[in-house]
Amino acid sequence: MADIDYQSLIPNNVNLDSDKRLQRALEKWQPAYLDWWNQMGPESFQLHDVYLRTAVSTEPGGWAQFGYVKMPEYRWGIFLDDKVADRRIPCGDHAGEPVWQEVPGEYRNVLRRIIVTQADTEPASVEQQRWLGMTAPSLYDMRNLFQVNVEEGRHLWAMVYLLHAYFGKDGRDEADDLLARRAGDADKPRILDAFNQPCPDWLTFFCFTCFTDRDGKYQLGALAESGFDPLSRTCRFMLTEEAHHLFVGETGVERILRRGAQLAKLDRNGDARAQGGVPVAMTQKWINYWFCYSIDLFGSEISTNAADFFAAGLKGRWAEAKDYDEHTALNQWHRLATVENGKLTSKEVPLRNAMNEMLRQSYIKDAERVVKRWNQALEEEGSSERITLPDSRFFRRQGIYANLPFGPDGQLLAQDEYDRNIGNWLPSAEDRAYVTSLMHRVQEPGKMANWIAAPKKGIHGNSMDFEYVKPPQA
Ligand code: BYC
Ligand code: FE
Ligand code: FE
Repeated sequence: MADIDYQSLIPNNVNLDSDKRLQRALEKWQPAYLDWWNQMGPESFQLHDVYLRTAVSTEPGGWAQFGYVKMPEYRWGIFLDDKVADRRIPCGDHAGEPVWQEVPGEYRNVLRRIIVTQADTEPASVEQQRWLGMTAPSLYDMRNLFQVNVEEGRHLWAMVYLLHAYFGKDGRDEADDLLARRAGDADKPRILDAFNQPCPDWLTFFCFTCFTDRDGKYQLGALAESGFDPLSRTCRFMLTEEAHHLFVGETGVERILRRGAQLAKLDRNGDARAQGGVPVAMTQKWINYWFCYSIDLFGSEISTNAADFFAAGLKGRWAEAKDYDEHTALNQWHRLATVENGKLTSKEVPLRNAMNEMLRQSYIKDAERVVKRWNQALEEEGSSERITLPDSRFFRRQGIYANLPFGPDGQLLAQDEYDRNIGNWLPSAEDRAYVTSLMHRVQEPGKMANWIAAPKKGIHGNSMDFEYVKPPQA
C-alpha cells in the first residue's frame, strides 16, 4: 500500500487504475494543472535541472528520492498515508464511532468548503513566490524555493484528488476554479488574506515559510484528526513534506539574523545596513507582519463554524487523539480577552466556540520555540539584540481584535499613538525599498549573497558548492 505506482500517468498509491472514471477525470485535469504551472510557476527556471526530492513511498524514513528534475516534469501525484486499522472518530458528537470512508451527507457542504479553502492556499503560495528565483541569494536557496514550490503543487493535487473522488460534479467544478483564481488578483483573488499578499523579497519568503507554512502545519494537523478518513490520511502525508518548508523558513530567518549581527559587529557604528546587511530590528518588522497575517488564518477567536466543525468530528484540536483525554469539549469554558466599550476585559466562552483559538495557541507555542532558537543564534553571534513575537492582538484584520489599535505588547492604545508608532513595528515603504535593493541573484555554486549567512550544511549529504540548480544544456 505504501509503495507508489509510478507507471501510471498520475503517480499514486490509491490504486487509481481500478477506478477508470476517476482516473479519466483526473487525467483531464492534469493538462490544465500543467498549463497553470507553466504560466504561474517559477518564472524563468522551468527548463533548469533542479536537484529535487520526489516521494517514492509513504513509509516514514527513506520515503524520498533525490535527483535532477526539470520542474514541469516533476511527478506530482496522489499519496495518502496508510490506513490505521479500526480508526475511530477522535472528537465531537460522534467521538468513538468508526471513521467515515465516504462523505457523510449532512456534512457534505462544509467538508467541501474546508477542503477547497485548504486547497486554494497551495497554488496561491506558488503564485506569490514565482519571481523569487530571479533574486535567489545562492543556488542552495534557489533549490529550496523550488522544492517548496513543487510540493505546494503536490498539495494541490492531494486536495483535488479528494474533490474529484468524493464530491462528484461539484468537486470537479471546484478543482477547475482552483486553477482560475490568482494570488493578489483584484477580480479573482485567492480565498484567504495572507495568500493575496505580495512576496517580493527573500526576507518575506523566509518569514512566509516560517510562519504561514506553519499555519499549514497546524491546519493540516487539525484535519489529520478528521473523522473523514481519506482527508486524515491525505493530511498526514502532507505533514511529512511540510517539515522541510518550516526548516527553510526557520533557518532562512536565522541566517539573516546571524549575518545582520555579524555585519553590525564589523561596522564601527554598529550599523549592519552600512555593511549591506539587514539590521536585526528590520527583520523584527517582517516577523511582526507575517506572524500577524498568519495568526489571522486561524479565524475568529469566537466561532460557531469552528464549534460546528469540532462537533461534527471534521476537525480536531492539535494532537486531539494523543494529547487529550476528554473529546467532547462540552461543559467546558475558555477565558478570552475581549474589548467592551473601548476597554480590554475578559469573558468565558464555551470551549467548542473557542476551537480556532485553541489551535492558534498551539501554533503560538510552536512559534515561540522558534524565536528562542533565533535568540540563541543572536547570542552566539555576540549580539545583545533579541527577537520577540508580538501579542496575538496586535495588527489583526480578522477576529475579535481586528482593526483595533493594539500595540505589539497587547495593550490597547489611543488611535493616534498607534498611528505614530506603526512605522516602528511594521515594514515601512523605505524598509521595503532597502530590502529589495539587496536582492540580486547569486548563481555561482557555493557563493552566498552578503546579507545572509551560509547554512550549516548542504542538501542530502551534498556539499555547499554542489550545483543545486543547473541551467539548460545548450
Ligand atoms: N482571510 O468567523 P470567522 C497552508 C472570513 S496554510 C480572508 O473567523 P471561521 C499553506 C471567513 O471566511 C493553511 N477571510 O469564521 C501555507 C468568514 O467569511 P464568511 C491554510 C477570512 O469559520 C503556506 C468571515 O471572515 N488554511 O496550507 O471561524 C503555503 C468570518 O470568519 C480570514 C487555513 O488557514 C482570512 N484570514 O474561520 C501553502 C484555513 N479569516 O464565510 C499552504 C483555516 C476569516 O462570513 N481556517 N475570514 O463570508 C479556516 O478555514 C476558517 O474556516 C476561516 C474562517 C479562517 C476561513
Ligand atoms: Fe502546502
Ligand atoms: Fe508548505
